[in-house]
Amino acid sequence: MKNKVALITGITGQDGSIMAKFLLKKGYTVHGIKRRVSLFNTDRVEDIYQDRHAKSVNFFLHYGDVTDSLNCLDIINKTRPDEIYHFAAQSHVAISFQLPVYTSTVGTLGTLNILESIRLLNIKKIKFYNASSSEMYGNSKQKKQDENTVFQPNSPYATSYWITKNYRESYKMFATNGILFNHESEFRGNTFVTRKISLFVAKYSNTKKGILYLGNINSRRDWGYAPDYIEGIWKMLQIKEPNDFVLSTGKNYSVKDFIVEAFKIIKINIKFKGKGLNEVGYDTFDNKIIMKIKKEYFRPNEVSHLLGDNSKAKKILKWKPKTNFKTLVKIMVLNDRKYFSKKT
Ligand code: F7E
Repeated sequence: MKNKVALITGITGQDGSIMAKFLLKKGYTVHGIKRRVSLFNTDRVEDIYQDRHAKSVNFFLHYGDVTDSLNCLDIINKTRPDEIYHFAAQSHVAISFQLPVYTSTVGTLGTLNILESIRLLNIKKIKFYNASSSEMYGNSKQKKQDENTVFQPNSPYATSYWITKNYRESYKMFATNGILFNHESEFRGNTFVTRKISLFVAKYSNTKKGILYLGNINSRRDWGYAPDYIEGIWKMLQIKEPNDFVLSTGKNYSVKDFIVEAFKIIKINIKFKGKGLNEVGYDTFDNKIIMKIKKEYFRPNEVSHLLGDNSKAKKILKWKPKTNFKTLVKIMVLNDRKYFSKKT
């Protein structure tokens, strides 16, 4: 049987890079789209990079941008993929308030450009995955959110869901939305809250210096481990009919819980005192303040609580997360400790 071909947008990001490695292991030929930037941004795929002049290459990078419709059409036409994994996005919610037009353009038009390219090229075999997000639920009144929960997005981020659904219904395309709750890993961008904390804690374990500045530490997230979710995404494209699926752990924790757990790994017991902007975290051993609140890390509109119901994915995809919260925090902190002990 001929190897399957996959095209990944957002290949240089956390999810794109993990997916590329996952698919290469399964024997796929993988094409990735990377944006042209003046500095190298391919760190996360450095270990799988192949010289395109070598023999039997099965990993290719193409310059591109999902906001350029003709570029999307050209790449899809040239690569003729069986599966498209669409991860490209400005995925930082706080930054989406500063870059609302760009965020919406990439999220909405970018998705449309790919779907419209598939339609125009009329490549029937393509199965399309859209990286939708639990951000769409906003501050939902429903305690646990599933595929039927009403969306009420709170930020310019989170808009491509409907376009994907429209194309599925109008043109009978295999187009699937994965509604993923927060998924983290040692490859997470440095400014998402989990990685910001794990990097700080790792550095602090070496230097015993610095203060961790954060925003709303009371918000709760359903945090899972990204590689577990990548397997779930792949499963979404292996079934017969396209559908939408929530991937989540079904448990949520506060940012504060994450901080406590992360410091525990370096044997520091952190406690909190004060309220609001005056709340601080201190080391119970010497009372040293190691965490403070900064107004600038608060968002104009906050989603305070997210908790996903993954029953549908469990039932239809036979998927369930393997990594629990404690293990996730440990993986992240230990990985960053290795990084800092190399540097210092
Ligand atoms: O924030 C609070 C912040 O930026 C988590 C993206 O992958 O998941 C992610 O979006 C929580 C928020 O992720 C800081 O206010 C406190 O309540 O790590 P985050 P996010 O906004 O939940 C969803 C599912 C996506 O789809 C997104 O693409 O932590 N928080 N202090 C902070 N957050 C940040 N970033 N930095 C802080 O200093």
